[in-house]
Amino acid sequence: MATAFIGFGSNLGNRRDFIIRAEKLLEDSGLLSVAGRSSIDETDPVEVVAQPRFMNRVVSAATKLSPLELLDLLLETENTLGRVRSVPRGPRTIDCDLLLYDDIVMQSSRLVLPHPGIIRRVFLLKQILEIDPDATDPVSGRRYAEIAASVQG
Ligand code: PH2
Ligand code: MG
Ligand code: MG
Repeated sequence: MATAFIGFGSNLGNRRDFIIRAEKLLEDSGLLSVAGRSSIDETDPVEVVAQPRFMNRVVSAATKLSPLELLDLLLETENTLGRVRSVPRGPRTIDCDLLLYDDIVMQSSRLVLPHPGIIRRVFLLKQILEIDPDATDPVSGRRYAEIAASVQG
């Protein structure tokens, strides 16, 4: 079994409900088992800032799926919940991002691990640390707790 960290984000409609429904769809697939959950936090939009505020949550899950198989399941879940891709990084009913998959480092056209947003977004670092205070960046070997202390915003 591998351990994956998945980030959920929603800034359209009933944001909290979309996050809860996404997790339920993933569990109901029988292909992963959620092990840990962060709080659901309301966050200011980053990168594309002119859009509604987000709700964000991170979960950890045990899975036998490969990283790309898990990515496909996440994309299918977004589609089921009505995600429409119009503006890149813009408003969405639900975004399901694969953040970490064990300590795998990969850069393919479809998937970059660890997710590049982790070390830029304080809310993601905080939520990962809520689940695993000892979590470590597989690229640098630095503890996310140490990185969080040095990242602004
Ligand atoms: N996702 C983005 C762009 N900006 N801002 C917040 N607060 N939360 C997100 O999940 C988010 C974002 C594109 O993936
Ligand atoms: Mg995202
Ligand atoms: Mg995404």
